[in-house]
Amino acid sequence: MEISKKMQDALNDQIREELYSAYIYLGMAAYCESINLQGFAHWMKVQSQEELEHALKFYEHIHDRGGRVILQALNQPPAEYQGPTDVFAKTLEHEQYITGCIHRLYALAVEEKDYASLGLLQWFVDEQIEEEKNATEILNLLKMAGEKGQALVMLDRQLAQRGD
Ligand code: OFO
Repeated sequence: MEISKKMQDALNDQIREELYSAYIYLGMAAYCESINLQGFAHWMKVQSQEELEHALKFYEHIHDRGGRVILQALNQPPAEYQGPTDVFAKTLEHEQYITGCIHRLYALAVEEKDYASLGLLQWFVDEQIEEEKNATEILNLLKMAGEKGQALVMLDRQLAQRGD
């Protein structure tokens, strides 16, 4: 079934959200580099790459369904944060916002009886559980460890291990 105009527009909006997510996280990586947290920066670069893959999943889906991808303008992401805890608090906040976007798309697909999009969106519903969990775990570790000393160095080394 060819994708409806309504669904196509909504998924094009979501491509912008995913690309903006990639942009935010790359900005966070650059901030982490600026305060010498290379492990945190690495984690954010991998996260940014994942967001590009998310955008591409929607891109492929629109084209596979006979639709048209129209890319939109991206806002400038923040450059400054108040330390690594702030970075992960903002990451969690952003992922919660994205979860809301995905749930609204899911509801739209149900309304439109677009069962082909539902399969894709179910993958994103599950992915958002993971995204929020990852950000929450690291945020909690940061709250426990504080932002100084050995604990932060250890966490930086741990985040440096994130695979691509
Ligand atoms: Fe972070 O999951 Fe996509 O945006």
